Amino acid sequence: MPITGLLIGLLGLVPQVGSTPQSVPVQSAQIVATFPHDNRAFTEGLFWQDGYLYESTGELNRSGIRKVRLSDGKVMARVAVDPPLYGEGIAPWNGTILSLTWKNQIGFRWSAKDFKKLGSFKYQGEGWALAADDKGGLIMSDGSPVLRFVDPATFAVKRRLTVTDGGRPVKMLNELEYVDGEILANIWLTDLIARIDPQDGHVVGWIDVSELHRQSGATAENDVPNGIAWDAKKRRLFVTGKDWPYVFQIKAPKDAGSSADATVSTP
Ligand SMILES: [Ca+2]
Repeated sequence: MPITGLLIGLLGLVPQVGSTPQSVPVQSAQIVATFPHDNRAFTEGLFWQDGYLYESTGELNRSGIRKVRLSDGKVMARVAVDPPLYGEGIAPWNGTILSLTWKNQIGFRWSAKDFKKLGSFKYQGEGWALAADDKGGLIMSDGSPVLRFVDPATFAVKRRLTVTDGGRPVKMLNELEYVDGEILANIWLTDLIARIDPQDGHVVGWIDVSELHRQSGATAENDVPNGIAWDAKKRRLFVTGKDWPYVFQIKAPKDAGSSADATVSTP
């Protein structure tokens, strides 16, 4: 069930018409293609590398990392993240995959080639999502409005960025992807993806993926959008959700710019 409108109102995620001094475009996601996805994959992280999707899944006893063939959803390789650990975000770095856990405050390094565990690291607070930026660093979310920029080698926090829309902090930042100089972030429990300026943290626009949610047929409260991956070479943006049967390819925001179908602005 599309919940965007309800949640926009309840959470105040998007400024009401007339309440913001700036125009914030809201684009409806434009579907380019649809691919199969394991509807028992409770997606917590997603990225694209060298012709494959890499996906992290959550839930106790269902947590793990997998390499997935896009065309048919076939799992080419996988590794479990066993209880009491709860798998969360993943990101690629230097031939490895770094992965977070939700409340366990421990992350892991895996060989991207064979999923062998290479090591672990600690961090403060919760771990939600992880993404690589364009400067060799990683960006981490924890459900708060604050993103942490971390050094992939040490996992030391280099910078913190508060995400705001119309001057107000945006809560529940979840799955991340760095696309065309912007940070994209799913807002947990909504059908919205924020487009975030990585310098000052303000939201430059929103992508409404409620049509994807509808087509997924997902009706459970937690089966929300939560996977964003970017194939930079072919400019393919992939979006899926927790236990959704599909991965959708949608137009990148800057490729769909002229077709923004709504604008939240002052009259
Ligand atoms: Ca991602």
